[in-house]
Amino acid sequence: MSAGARVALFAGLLALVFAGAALAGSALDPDLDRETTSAHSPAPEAGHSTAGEGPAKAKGLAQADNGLRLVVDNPAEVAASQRLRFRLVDEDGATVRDFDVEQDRRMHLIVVRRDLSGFQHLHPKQTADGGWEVPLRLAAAGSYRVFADFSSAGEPYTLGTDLHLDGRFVAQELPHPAPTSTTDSGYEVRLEQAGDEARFTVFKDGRRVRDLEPYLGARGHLVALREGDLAYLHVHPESEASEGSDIRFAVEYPSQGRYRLFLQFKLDGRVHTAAFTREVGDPHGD
Ligand SMILES: [Cu+2]
Repeated sequence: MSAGARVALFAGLLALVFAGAALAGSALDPDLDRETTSAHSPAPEAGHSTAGEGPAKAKGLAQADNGLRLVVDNPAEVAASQRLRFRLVDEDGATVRDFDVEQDRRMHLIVVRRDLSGFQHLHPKQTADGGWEVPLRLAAAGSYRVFADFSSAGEPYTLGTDLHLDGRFVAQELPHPAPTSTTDSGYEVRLEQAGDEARFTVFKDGRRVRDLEPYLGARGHLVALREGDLAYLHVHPESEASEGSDIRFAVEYPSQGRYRLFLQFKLDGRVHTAAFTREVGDPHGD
């Protein structure tokens, strides 16, 4: 007997065994099939109703979620300087056109290299076909994570995808945790932390700066990312102190590990970024 014939015979025997099992199953329990079906049918509905319940531990790890998918239109054109074009598509592949205004904008785009250097926060413009476009400069070669942060039909989304810029890649080490950070423009920012609360105070030439300008409808904007997988954390601005001189957020750290916090605030008509490393230790340890 040839090998092919042996496989065919074996497949035939298997089919008989399964057919026998199916007959035996239906003979023993005629309702088995129906029960199986009814047990499964509520699942999609349950999945939908729980989608908005309870905060997810981390966002931005997936390119598609809750029916929408992030698509970069020109990934092959990634260069040091380009116009990045992307869109959000639904399960039928149709471009989503309607977005809600969140923090003053319909689309927030965060770009950061995988080693957590080169952070950018951009506001793309919507094109006539519903897609989005933004000038993007990448300072050095490497893999970059792109997060589209938006809300559509009342549902918040943070979807992520990678862009690759060819060239010699030199990874930057994550800076050690420090209580202060200086922006490119010379502002010194102090970070105080108590549990999940992060409180930032801005200084210029040793003096506390109190007259922060509104940025995206608030006193500041915070993005927190986990080292390793670049999970995008849930961050909530907290009501300001009566003196109104610091910027407070509640940050939900989903696990132990190291995180990079990017605080942005506006002064002199410009947006300034201060970055901090936060180390979250074992809650049962030291
Ligand atoms: Cu934004």
